[in-house]
Amino acid sequence: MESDNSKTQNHQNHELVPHKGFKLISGTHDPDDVDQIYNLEIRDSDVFVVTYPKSGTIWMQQILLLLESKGDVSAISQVNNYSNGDLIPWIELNGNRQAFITAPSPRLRVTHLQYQFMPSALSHKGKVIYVARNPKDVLVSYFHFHKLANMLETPKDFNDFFEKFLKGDVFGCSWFDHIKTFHAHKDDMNMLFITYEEMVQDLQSAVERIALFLGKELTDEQLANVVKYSTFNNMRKIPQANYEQVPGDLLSHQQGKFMRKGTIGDWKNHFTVAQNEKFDEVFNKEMEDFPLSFLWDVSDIV
Ligand code: PPS
Repeated sequence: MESDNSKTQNHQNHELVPHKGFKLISGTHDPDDVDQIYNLEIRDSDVFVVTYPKSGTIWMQQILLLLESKGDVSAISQVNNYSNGDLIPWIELNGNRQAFITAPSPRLRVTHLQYQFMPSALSHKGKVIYVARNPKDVLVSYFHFHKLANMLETPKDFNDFFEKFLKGDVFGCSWFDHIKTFHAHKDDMNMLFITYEEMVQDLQSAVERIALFLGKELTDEQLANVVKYSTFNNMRKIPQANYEQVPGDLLSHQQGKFMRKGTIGDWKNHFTVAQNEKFDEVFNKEMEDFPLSFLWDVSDIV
């Protein structure tokens, strides 16, 4: 088993670098390249999945690919043309912007970038799916991910990470700014705004909504297969979907699983009463005028 030390050594090549109000990861993102994303030409068939980290990006990747293949799960195992092991490429990763320009349609991409970096042409072409997740569970998922992701610093302890997250001192910056800005601009793009919690609550309905938004016509049987192969338990068994195949220099797999719990309310196993009160105070202030509410516990599902 590799020691924590090896993760520290791998991490030494990466650090958060401020860039135009956001933070990029050195060695992973190139600021000039990221700036050029804004000018990309967009096709009607392009789809961008936008998320704050740990909000269900990989889950949405799986659903989109299954919708493309009409529920044929063998199509997932054939996706192995990305050296970093992603099913759908991140537009902001080094080299991926250039590849996007000549890629065949449909060009499906994911991103954690803030609104100001998005291709401006998305205002009249292409589609955007924004996946939001309650930020307490995002924080917990992100804390655990920092322990296995070599491009991110291993947290000193949970409280240290808690404070960094609230300050936006992580890749993705402030969760509050990310969601508020995209939501404020949702009518400036052809955007589907969907939550992780809705997907947990009723995956079938969520998949139907996504299919309708993308104009995908599938038979009931095909749709049932999309749902079947995008459940947490089934995705966990598919090596291409569960991130097991992401190379060891990016993820220290012995430190934990990418597909960790996949539920709502795990924050209750991590937050102290004092941390919860502090979080609620910041949340209530930041989200005062936000029109949507969140599900905070799996038992809140009706
Ligand atoms: S990343 O690194 O930002 O791309 O991570 P992201 O994919 O956005 O989020 C990872 C969390 O999503 C959970 N996940 C799922 N939950 C429920 N059902 C399915 N099918 C599913 N697929 C992925 C994954 O387990 C991470 O959440 P946690 O809470 O850590 O388990």
